[in-house]
Amino acid sequence: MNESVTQANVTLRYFDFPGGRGEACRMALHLAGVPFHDDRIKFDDWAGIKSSTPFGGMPVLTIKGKGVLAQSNVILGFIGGGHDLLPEDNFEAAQHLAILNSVEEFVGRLFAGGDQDEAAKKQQREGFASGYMKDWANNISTLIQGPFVGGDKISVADLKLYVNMNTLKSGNVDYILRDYFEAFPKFTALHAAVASHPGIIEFGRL
Ligand SMILES: N[C@@H](CCC(=O)N[C@@H](CS)C(=O)NCC(=O)O)C(=O)O
Repeated sequence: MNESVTQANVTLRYFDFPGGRGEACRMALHLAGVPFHDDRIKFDDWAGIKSSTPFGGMPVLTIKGKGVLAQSNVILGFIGGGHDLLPEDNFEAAQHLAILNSVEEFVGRLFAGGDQDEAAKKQQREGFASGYMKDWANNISTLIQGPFVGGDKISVADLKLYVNMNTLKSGNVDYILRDYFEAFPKFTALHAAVASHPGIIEFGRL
């Protein structure tokens, strides 16, 4: 995003809540210092908007004169690459992007089968927590240098992990303990580092 960016020509469209796939994009734009129109969509209005998006989902980033970009991880990569929110080295940057993809894979598996009856859902989630989720958290832990993924510098991978940890910490995901990540010191340190980052504190006050 090297061309001049103003609130008038950069729009991020996403649902009106502080989570999900759009929140990390909002945070990234804020940390990047990119003024943007924070276009918050009410759930009731979504049905009339869905078909206008490239892939039938949000977030969607629109840049006047360029076009429309969808897919949350691609948006994060695009913002991060131009604004010091990814390592300069391409290989290292790709390692951060791999974590973004891994979070999507994690979320997909977590919520798969969410419409089952309650007993089946409980069994699936508890099995997920003691199996895939534990392995995932251990794998990601080995990739976090600490406190951030890349050491001392925050990246879009930290934002993606942070927002998803917040979802789980909210206690709103049935049958997954809200303090699940307390057992993973790299996760708790990353969460604390993002939460106390001056740009994130400022973002929280908006
Ligand atoms: N792979 C897409 C998934 C987009 C997506 O499914 N977003 C959700 C919100 S987090 C959505 O728009 N749901 C409404 C719908 O699918 O109709 C991405 O990462 O952006």
